[in-house]
Amino acid sequence: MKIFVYHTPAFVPTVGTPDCAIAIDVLRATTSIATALASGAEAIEVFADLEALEQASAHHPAELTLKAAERGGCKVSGYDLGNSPFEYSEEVVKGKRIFMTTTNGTRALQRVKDVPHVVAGSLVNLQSVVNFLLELAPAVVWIVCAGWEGNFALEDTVCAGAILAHLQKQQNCTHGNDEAIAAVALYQQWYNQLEELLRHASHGQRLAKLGVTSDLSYCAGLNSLDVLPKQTAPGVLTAG
Ligand code: 3SL
Repeated sequence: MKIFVYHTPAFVPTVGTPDCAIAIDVLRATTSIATALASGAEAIEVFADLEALEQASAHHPAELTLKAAERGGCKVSGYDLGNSPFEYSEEVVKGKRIFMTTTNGTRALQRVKDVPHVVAGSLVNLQSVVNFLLELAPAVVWIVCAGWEGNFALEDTVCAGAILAHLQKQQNCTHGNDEAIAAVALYQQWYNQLEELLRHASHGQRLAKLGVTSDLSYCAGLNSLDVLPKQTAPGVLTAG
């Protein structure tokens, strides 16, 4: 298994396709997606923009639909949900299809939607992602970090490093690029202080200013969920 890490969707190659892609947005889109599916949501359908979300959701039965939109860390006015994992409780999401757009995370998922196998990774479901890769044993994997508005994000890269470090313990896997080596080094430096790392990260500080510090603790909770958000149609994720 050869693993490439990309710090933002903009670094993803425009030619060639891997066998599998892992999209990561620890703060907070892929954490919220994992939470929603663990809480019994029927599916999450991801969109890069509000217009596409509105068009697609209009064709789904209203009683089974929730619309989630976040920009700049805040819920977009008029939408059912924002992007805090605490909003995605069983009482709210069970049986519902969630049409979701976020600043960076859903764009990362959109970027890889044509890859044969796509899953959403985060710290909360790390082991599920590792188990999936061990079972599938794809030859080439792209780990696509969401970053923040085109920039590197510590929390996404540490999660990429955690996936690689856990795989290396159990399977012969190789680094596809220097970013993969750096991601493992970052994880090795911080593996027992993940919440602290999230608090250091620029997006962690942005969220703290918005008063959602409990989200940081939740998003740092390694393996708190046993769920694998897996793409079953382009842009549609269900619990695997
Ligand atoms: O960038 C994103 O997709 C979001 O996860 C950002 S936030 O954590 O909701 O602010």
